Amino acid sequence: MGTSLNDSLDEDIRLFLIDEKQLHTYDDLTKVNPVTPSTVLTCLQARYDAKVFYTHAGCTLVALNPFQPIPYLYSLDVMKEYHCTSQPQESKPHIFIVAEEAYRNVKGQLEPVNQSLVVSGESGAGKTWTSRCLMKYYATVAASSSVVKKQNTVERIERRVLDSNPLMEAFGNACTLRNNNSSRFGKYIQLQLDSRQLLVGASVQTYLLEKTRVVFQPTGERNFHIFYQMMSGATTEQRKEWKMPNGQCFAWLPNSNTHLEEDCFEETVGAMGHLGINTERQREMFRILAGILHLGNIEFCSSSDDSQPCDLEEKSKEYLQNAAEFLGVVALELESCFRVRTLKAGKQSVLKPCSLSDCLVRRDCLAKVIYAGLFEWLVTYINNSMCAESSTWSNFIGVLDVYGFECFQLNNLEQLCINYANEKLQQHFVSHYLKAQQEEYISEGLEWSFVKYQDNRGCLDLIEGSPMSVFSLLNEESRLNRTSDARLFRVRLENELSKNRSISWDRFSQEPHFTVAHYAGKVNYQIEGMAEKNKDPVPSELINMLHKSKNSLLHQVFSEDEEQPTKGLSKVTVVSKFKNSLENLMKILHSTTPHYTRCIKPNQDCKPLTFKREEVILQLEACGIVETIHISAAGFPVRIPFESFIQRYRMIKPTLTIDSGNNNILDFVETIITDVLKQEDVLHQIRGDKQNSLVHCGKSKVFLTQSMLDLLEDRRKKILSQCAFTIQCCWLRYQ
Ligand code: AD9
Ligand code: MG
Repeated sequence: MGTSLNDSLDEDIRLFLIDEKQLHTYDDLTKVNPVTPSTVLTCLQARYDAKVFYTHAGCTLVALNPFQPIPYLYSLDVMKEYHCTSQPQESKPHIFIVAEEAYRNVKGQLEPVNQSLVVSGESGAGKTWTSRCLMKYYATVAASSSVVKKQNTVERIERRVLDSNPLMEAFGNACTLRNNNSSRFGKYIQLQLDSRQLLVGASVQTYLLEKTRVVFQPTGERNFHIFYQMMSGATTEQRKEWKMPNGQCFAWLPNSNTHLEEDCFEETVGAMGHLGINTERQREMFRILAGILHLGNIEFCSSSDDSQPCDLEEKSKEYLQNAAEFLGVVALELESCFRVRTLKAGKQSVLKPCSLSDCLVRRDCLAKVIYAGLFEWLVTYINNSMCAESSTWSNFIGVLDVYGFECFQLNNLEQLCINYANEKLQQHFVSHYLKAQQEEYISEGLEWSFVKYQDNRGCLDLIEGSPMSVFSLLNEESRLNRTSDARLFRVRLENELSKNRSISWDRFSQEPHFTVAHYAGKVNYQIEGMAEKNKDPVPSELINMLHKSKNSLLHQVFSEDEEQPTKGLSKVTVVSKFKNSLENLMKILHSTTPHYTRCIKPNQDCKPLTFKREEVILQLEACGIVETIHISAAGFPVRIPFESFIQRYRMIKPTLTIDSGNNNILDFVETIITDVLKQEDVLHQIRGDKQNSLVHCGKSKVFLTQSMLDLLEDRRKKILSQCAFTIQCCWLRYQ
């Protein structure tokens, strides 16, 4: 790909680009002429090399990840500059322009309109970083400095909103092969503004935490940051309390000798304090987390007698005691929950020993359900601590930061959900921007040759459509009262879905899998274990035990839904729940004015200031940047009523006569435009395009591109200054 790309690039530059050395000065990719993947790429590379990381692409902002702190770019002064300027769009491209635009848009022309800032890009591209920047911006420029008295503490609201970030990241982010601080959950934060447009509160909605990570970390990856923070930041007394002496190894804490910037225990504890989590609650929280780590070291061995339950490994007894102590449950009950299953037969209960693998599944299940419950509790707590009374706020700006597109060697239900979420966002972009813009032109009666774009509807139909889709088949499979057979399930998928072009199979592959052609690339999903993960069953014994926990936090976490007896045994599958929550999110997004930021990862190794063309082009192509630029560049953002057009530009051809006939007006517009283009000597630059790519006449208005308007205005200015000059000469002569 590299050679052909470079060849075509050279040709594009030779033929069309005005000055290659000036490429880094192009603030908006729509001004690159012609717009091709290679010219766009060269422009971005030139800017990246010149340490310019933001570029407009029509309605979208492209943010290149520098993989290096650039403090001067985000200082308080820079924020103020963007906030105070009267025309932020004319300043250098920056994430603060997007922030400011949304902030000003909230007021709306007729009535206030809620705004959404949608940040997308693949894993490690910079979404979370960007979301933090946006929140800092609003916490600064819209600071109400109102003091919130909630959860027994007093704190400024901005402080709380900002502190929610490190806290949620400690519990929901982890080091993966693609990003040291990878978000393992999605979040949509609504910043609540009052009628004076000041920040008075916030609420956060989270999406599907990757809870399997608690018990399974792919090679080279880590568990959630919070565990490592505890290991590296705790005091000697805390370590003693948690029974974590130095050198203690935990099975669920791989790579614990790698120290990351994210391992900042102090910051997390500080944030807990600011949000009002008192020290006793914190203590309970850490004891629960310690309990989880001890659970991970419990191992079982088969009993010599098949009719007897598996035994605990001798060295596991202590871990079991510790785990029971921290989780506030009775050790014997904990042990029996793992080793014995209770089957209900009518009114009678029958006890059945669990197999070795069942014991491990139950142990893992307990850890996952506790961690997910704790995370949920934390999010609810954060919301209670930040959310303003509904009467005090009128509008919101939402910031969306979901996990980026992922493709590993092994991909399972987690990646399917993550990539599905990214498909949904892409669809929102496609339908909101690409499709809607073009349809509007058509309805206005403009001649518009459709810009082709990649519509990912087919892929979404494959994943979530009805009646048959990967999700619907997966749900059927998960509802069966038996362990799923991966091979049979693959055949089922093939039989039912082979008509969809987004799915394919390698029939010779050893492991049953299917491949989905996502908008951002093809991903192989392994089928083994997928239906079970989707079912996500929690044995009732575990939940009953947790209900009785003496750890008051854990007790609270599991007692809140007591009215819902099905909790834990819920029949709602993972994908159904996720699909519903994303649909709700889409409804909110559709009700707001969206602003898109596309984060781009310039290299896969996260190296500072390294731009790999092959990697960037794939991301540009995947998210439809080139199509976006085409539509933006070919679109007509400027609309001038006929009369105003005539009034303003008739000086260009003063000899031209016009009557009120519509044809005559069209002739007038055409003559003016042709004249300007000829005079400005730009006709040759509009490669092969007709001049109607710059201007269109609608029913009552002239539709112009920004560049055509610039040309007209330049021409007008020239004429006016010539007139002024002539008058001055006449005046001098007269004197
Ligand atoms: V994932 O989908 O959650 O795995 P993100 O969120 O897209 O991913 P993240 O924001 O975590 O990526 O960025 C990855 C890393 O890039 C950060 O930890 C920073 O070290 C680095 N980064 C990103 N943006 C910037 C920036 N504007 N300036 C400096 C940055 N460093
Ligand atoms: Mg992230």
